[in-house]
Amino acid sequence: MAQLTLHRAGRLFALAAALGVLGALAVAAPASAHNYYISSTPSVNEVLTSLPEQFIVTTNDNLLDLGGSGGGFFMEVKGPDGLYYGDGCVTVAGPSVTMAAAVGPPGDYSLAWQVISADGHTVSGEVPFSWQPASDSETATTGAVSPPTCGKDPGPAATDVPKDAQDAASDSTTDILWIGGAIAAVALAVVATLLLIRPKKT
Ligand SMILES: [Cu+2]
Repeated sequence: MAQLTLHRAGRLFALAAALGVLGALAVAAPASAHNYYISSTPSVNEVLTSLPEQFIVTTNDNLLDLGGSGGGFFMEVKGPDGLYYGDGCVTVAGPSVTMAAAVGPPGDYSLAWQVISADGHTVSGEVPFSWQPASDSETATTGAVSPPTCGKDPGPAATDVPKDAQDAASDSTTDILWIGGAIAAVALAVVATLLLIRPKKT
């Protein structure tokens, strides 16, 4: 009898441990699944001679557009004159972000982008490209001194804190959440296992 109890206790412990590990993995695994850049319009180092309708950045997986507001997403087109082009209004569609294409004078441009990964992390990058229109009359628009924010007032917080610092802060916050979630999952799994097994002892 004592032997049986000991045996059962051992199995219980093993089961609880296994469930705990599974729970931790289920929570922790998405944290390593950052979306990554697949392709873009323009592509890296492309020489554009005519303007596409939209600038597009496509990642490997669906993006996380919480509430459909596009919060945390941006696309910034910086021209050879140091000015920003485009209205800053991004559309999130599956794995892609798009913004209506706009440029100024011919020259070297950079398309900076930021998206929220499927796992909630911020992912960003930059696509250098060149604008060499066939005819110089068409499509040139007026640049802005700071990146347009789709009609929204950027406010002091957005401009005072360097972008890198914001990224670092949001990254560590989500990491803490994931770790907390993993610990909670282990605790829940152990408690659930013990509760489930107890009636069998009667
Ligand atoms: Cu991630």
